[in-house]
Amino acid sequence: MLSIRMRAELEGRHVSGAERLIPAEELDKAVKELIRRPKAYDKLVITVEKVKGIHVIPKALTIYSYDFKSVEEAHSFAVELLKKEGVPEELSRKAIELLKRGANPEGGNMRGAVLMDIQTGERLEPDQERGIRTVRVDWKDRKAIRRLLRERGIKKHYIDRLIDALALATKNVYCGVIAELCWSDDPDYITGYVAGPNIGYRRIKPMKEEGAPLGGRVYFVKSEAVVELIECLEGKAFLIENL
Ligand code: PML
Repeated sequence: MLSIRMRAELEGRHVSGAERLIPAEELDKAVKELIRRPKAYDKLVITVEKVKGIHVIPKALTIYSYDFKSVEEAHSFAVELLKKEGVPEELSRKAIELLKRGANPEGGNMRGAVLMDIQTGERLEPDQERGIRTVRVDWKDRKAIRRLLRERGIKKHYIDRLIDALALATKNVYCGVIAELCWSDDPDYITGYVAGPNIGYRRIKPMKEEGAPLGGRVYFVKSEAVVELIECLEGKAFLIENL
């Protein structure tokens, strides 16, 4: 199997990223598809790597979707859900504030996720500009999953992001992330989610105001398991079989 990763930049800023885990004979098709993903870029990097030892996840986290009238209501709902995974309100609020103002200490968005200690709220990622990136995860049959989501009434506009984010969130739980908070840094995409082993994948709209360019991911984690967790998130390869 091959891991194909794409990342695109515009004026030095990360604007798009995606990954596929595919058999070698599908390389051309996957590259063609990935280079069409970013709306605009001045630099695009494709990385192709051989991967061995693929783990199979039979079923993704269960999807639920909610609409709210305001970002405040949406955030309060997210905070309540995170409590079900043991995240104290104070830390959920701290994570929300972090994503709102840009979690990169140099300003703006990070490429990867923040790792937040679920006990102390301390940030545990070794490099706070880069963060931790969940990679090496894909669907066994992406086309079939896309079809199933369309049948469930998910609109075309949401499908690509939903498929990728659900795969990431599912792998995160398998690696031992206790809960996750996410919304996109794309100014036109205001749906975000919280996820965890008990709550599944809860899509929530609007997690930010229309046009806001800041977003990202916060993973709530146990500090004692952080080395193994990073190894799993960045190193182990997973294929998800079904919804
Ligand atoms: C992203 O694309 O950066 C995050 C997308 C989060 C929400 C995806 C969804 O379920 O619609």
